[in-house]
Amino acid sequence: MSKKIITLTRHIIEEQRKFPEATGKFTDLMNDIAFAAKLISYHTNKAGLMDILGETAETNVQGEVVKKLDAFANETMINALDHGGHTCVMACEEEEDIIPIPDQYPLGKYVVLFDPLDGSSNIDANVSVGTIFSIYTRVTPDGRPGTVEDCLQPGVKQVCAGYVIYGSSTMLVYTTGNGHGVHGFTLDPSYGEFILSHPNIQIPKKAKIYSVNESNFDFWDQSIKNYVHYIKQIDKATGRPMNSRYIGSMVSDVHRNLLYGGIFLYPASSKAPQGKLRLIYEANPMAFIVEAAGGKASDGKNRILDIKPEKLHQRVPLFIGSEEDVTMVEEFIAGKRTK
Ligand code: P6P
Repeated sequence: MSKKIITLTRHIIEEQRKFPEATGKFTDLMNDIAFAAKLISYHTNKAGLMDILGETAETNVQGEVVKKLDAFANETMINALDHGGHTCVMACEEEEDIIPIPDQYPLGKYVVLFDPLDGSSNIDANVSVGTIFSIYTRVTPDGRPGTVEDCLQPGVKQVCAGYVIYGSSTMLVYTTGNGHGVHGFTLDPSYGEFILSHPNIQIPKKAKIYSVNESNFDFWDQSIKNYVHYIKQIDKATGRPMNSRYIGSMVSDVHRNLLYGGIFLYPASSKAPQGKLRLIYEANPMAFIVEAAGGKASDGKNRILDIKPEKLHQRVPLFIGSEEDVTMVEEFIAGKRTK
């Protein structure tokens, strides 16, 4: 008998049945995100053939040169999410301020934060990149446009988080938390559907891989130097040191570590006192996913999801992945161990 095909839409509808009060608006929202992902996937896969490689003349709020493909991804996400009547406000890496819903469209209760194309500096080298999204329900009164307050909620309040990775295949991974698991869907381009391919992803408790940009070594705090030096020693249990894998595209690095077991580190340094990764549309959604898969995410001292954001684009040191390894790096940072 052929294997039952579970599409993303069917999975979300079946999930929605667990919430009697659900109105179907979340399903609509997720379908709009999936549509945006299909468009971005198509253009990412064609990037080498179309005039969307290379750079625009613009720089974004981060001061980074905007690549044509991430400008396209940004517009695609905004255009997909601004008219469905499920969202009251958005914010993203590419826009300095919040993104209001145009007056001609109805408002909904959801808040969507996103990084349209994480890792975009790798695009021209054909390295996997990803879209990251984080969904909340609004905290300001209904009936009026959402505000920055709706976008600055602690990550623990997320109702959904996910990412799309545009790699050897296009995969959408999402969770609604609350013990409902983390699920991966692979895009079948022959009929344009995301098909359940990785149900109930669980990250191994012990990492086999560490992912960090070691060129920052001299700029790290001594505790981080001690930790990285320690994990490069031969592990008596395995007879070898941990494997080093670093793509420079966080979605790709965290996705691989989620499946195989690993820890991704982007510590603070004298070059980047708050680290590099942004809290509300990179660290929080990835932390929500990794925790739902049995892992851990910390800024070195605090649970990422407990941090109250103060600014849209604030950065945070990030240690995320297998639980035992994130706990160990916290012990090094607390000075409880030096080797
Ligand atoms: P570095 C991509 O620009 C990004 O935001 C993450 O996807 C990635 O993990 C990190 O920056 C890479 O930064 O300093 O190691 O090149």
